[in-house]
Amino acid sequence: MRKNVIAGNWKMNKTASEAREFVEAIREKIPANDKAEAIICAPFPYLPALVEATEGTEIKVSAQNMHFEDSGAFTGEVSPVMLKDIGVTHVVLGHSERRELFAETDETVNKKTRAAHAHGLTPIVCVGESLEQREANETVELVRSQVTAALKDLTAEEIAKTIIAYEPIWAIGTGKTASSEDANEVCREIRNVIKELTSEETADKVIIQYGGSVKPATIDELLSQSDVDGALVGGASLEADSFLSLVEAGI
Ligand code: G2H
Repeated sequence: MRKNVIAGNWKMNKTASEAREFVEAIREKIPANDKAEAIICAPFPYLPALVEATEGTEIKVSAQNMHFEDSGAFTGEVSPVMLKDIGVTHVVLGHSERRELFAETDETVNKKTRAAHAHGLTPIVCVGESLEQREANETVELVRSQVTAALKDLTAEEIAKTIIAYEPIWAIGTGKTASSEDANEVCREIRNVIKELTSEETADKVIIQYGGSVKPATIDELLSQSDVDGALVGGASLEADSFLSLVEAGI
């Protein structure tokens, strides 16, 4: 049985004290359980404090990006070695905002995904189509190619440990959500690609999240879908109560 993985992607939001208050508000409220996992994807400056504040809790801490090299002359970049060193467990890779605004490509997403596994970090790899691509009926083809590119040269074991987040770009921060059935159809297609790349056994292990304007009001229906194993949530993860209710929905 796959877990429901609920990841709150804060994006470029919150001050250090707001980040601390958020963790204070939720840290005792997520019980140990084998159904859901809670992850906070925070800006780099807050990661060490969040790792410390969540120690001994059920909450994991994720970065929102990283470089693929271990170290060197890459001014302004953060490496997988550094993330691992401070106790971060996950890293979001290839979010559409990074693909659109920071020239992230399928190739860099693949290099970062491989680097994450090489350092024992769990990558949350984002894929998804634009509105134009959806209207041109290119969703399945695009998502299949993004997944295939991201997982290139990974072992089946690494693929099994990779989280894929399906985030249709037109649904991000817009209040528009894909219907649960539409989300499930694309998530199922992602599982099919993984099966073709590896095996049914491996594909059955992969956590596939949906992302794009997920809210407490829409999470139950999403999680009831056969191939949706959680959510990557932006706006609705910024308030502690809202994030908690999303996690509780997964338990
Ligand atoms: C999609 C999502 C989080 P939001 O980017 O990754 O954001 O829930 O605000 O649409």
